[in-house]
Amino acid sequence: MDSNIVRTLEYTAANCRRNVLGMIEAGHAGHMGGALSCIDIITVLYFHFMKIDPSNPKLPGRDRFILSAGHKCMAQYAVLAERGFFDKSILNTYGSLNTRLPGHPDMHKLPGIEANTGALGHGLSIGLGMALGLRLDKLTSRVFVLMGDGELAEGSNWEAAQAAAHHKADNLVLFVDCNGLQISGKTTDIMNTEPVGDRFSAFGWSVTEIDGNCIPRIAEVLEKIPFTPGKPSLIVARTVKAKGISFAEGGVKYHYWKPAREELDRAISEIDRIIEEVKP
Ligand SMILES: Cc1ncc(C[n+]2csc(CCOP(=O)(O)OP(=O)(O)O)c2C)c(N)n1
Ligand SMILES: [Mg+2]
Repeated sequence: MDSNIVRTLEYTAANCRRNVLGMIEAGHAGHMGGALSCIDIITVLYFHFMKIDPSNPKLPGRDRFILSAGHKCMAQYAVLAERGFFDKSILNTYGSLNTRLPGHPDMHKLPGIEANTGALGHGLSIGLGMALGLRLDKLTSRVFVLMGDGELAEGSNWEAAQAAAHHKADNLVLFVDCNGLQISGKTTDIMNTEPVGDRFSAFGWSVTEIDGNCIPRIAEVLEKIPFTPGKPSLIVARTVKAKGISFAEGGVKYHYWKPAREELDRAISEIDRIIEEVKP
């Protein structure tokens, strides 16, 4: 992949991380850990891969993105604002009454949000319904769903996984943000969903595993979808929770973060340094 494109995407992802910290500053708290593990994936989708038009968010032929793990929504808000779906000043309303950026995304409040999520375990079913609808309409659009590894504990996911394979929904692509943690501990301790890839393979999906914080790997793997014609595609994305903030990376207590001012300042200076390092 062209190194200039990689660098520009890394710069964009770093700016999106900075947007997340800006929302936490405005709202004083938020689901930081999971937002920062998946933000590289959402950046590559919106800035490099998906067929979308920020000035026409309801374009019928657009690709769809559904954030099944709705609590990671600061990542989506950060990327949508950076991509021009809405004015960046709206990010400063995070955490305030009547904000258009609630703690879980609301499609009636913000352009670019395709579904209301937050109750875990529904995004894959919604995405499959959209994928089948697009096929009926003879559109070539793809549906991208992102969920958490802890979210896989929800049984509804497996019903959707089975139905997607049965209906040969090869316009459906699932990312599982495998950061190894959920709200209260390691996913392997609380509800083991490993080996994620083998389980989906057994359900009839085509599976690839990548480093989900590596921008070129994310971009490269997307070029190959559908991995197998006639099968839905799964990308097992191995990520780090709170990626980018050294003292928080991989720490379970940063799932929902209400930082002290000094802690937030330290995080901001770390991300600002990354922005300078990767500036194209
Ligand atoms: C149906 C449902 N049950 C419980 C929750 C509470 N909850 C919010 S985030 C979370 C952990 C999810 O873990 P994971 O999918 O791994 O996301 P990560 O913490 O890594 O961002 C839980 C249990 C919820 N939002 N919905
Ligand atoms: Mg997780």
